[in-house]
Amino acid sequence: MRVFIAGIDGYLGWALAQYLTARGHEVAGNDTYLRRQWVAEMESVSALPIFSMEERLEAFHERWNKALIFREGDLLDYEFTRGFLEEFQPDAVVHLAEMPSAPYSMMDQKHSVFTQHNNVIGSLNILWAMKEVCPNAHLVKLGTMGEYGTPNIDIPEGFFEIEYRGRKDRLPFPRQANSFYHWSKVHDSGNTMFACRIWGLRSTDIMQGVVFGTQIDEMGDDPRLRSRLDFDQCFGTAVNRFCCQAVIDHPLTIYGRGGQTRGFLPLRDSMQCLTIAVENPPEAGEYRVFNQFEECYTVEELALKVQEAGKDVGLNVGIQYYDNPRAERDEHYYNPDRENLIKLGYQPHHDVLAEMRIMLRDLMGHKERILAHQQILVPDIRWDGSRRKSGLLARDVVAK
Ligand code: USQ
Repeated sequence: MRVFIAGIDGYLGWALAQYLTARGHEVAGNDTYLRRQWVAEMESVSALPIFSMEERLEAFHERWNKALIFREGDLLDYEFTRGFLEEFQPDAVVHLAEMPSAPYSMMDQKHSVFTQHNNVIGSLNILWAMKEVCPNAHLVKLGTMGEYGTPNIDIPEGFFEIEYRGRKDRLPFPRQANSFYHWSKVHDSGNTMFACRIWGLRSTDIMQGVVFGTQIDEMGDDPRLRSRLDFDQCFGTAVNRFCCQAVIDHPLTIYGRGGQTRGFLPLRDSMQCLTIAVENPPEAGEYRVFNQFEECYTVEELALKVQEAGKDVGLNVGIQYYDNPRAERDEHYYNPDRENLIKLGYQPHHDVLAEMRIMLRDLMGHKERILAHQQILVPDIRWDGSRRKSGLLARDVVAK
């Protein structure tokens, strides 16, 4: 299949380009390198060194013996987006080109407006471009499990049957996102569902959990083929941050009591799921939702797992509980479905500890990069828009 990846220079995009190519798909993609700039804005770097796009493309060509069709450009530039899709004529468009950080979107007015403008308008441009130049292509849109929030009932895959005042319907499950970033994804979902209904586009909206991992097998040993791995408070996600903290002997930063439960999945499972979605398109006019995660854990459970994995590779990992900079529940019910991908053949890897050991070993070789930026490990972006260093909770525990 011909697959277009929007945001091909990012954590998921660069890995997906290789995963799809290894399976015989033709890949093209765009990027405007914003992720590199945002992480620099956070005064951080990727823990794993990443190379320029020129070097990446060269390595890609050497490994796969074919060129990756890449163009630098922004989805907000409609002529660029429409023109690239018209020329490439994709069977599927995987949209990974959004600003992905909840804290970044909560920093201040400027950052929240930027987030919603970038994400919602970029996605809208993709919808219009697909309608105009490739209406039969399948849009695989990266959403987030965070759209649903943490309701006190089970979470279905996008829709649920409801009876209200004696009448029944199948309706979108209520969204209760917890950051302006997560709300941008809710707005995208509404626009995508609407475009499928009125224009007959087809789309899979992926409600993805928190991804972690430093590699997929397809990357081999060539460092130029590795994806980035962030650890700052905005672009580093929980497990990735914990593993980076573990290798420099910084206590793992649990926010609040650590009872926040989320769906998590290794990078290799994220690749498997996105590929399953690409290879199994819905009917024209269909808008379907997949919940995409491997298993649910509390943040504290994950920290304890990193501690255990650390022990296996000779690290003595501490844990510390911080005053939660986010406004979120840290004890709640959480039980989302994830049947749709399983029905299509998704096989979760399950061995989270093994994945963490791989991560720790990969990161131990780049300790100096993390050490040089360790001042950004403790969060200071708070949900009330004020930015100050987070205080430690009274019950701080250093569990060595
Ligand atoms: N957390 C800590 N300590 C840390 C970092 C995070 O306790 O050092 C906690 C957070 O308070 C939160 C949970 O871990 O309760 C997850 O935080 P995260 O930063 O790993 O993930 P989140 O902000 O939810 O966002 C990430 C990605 C986003 C994606 C989302 C999927 O950045 O793009 O949409 O995961 S989900 O979480 O299912 O909404």
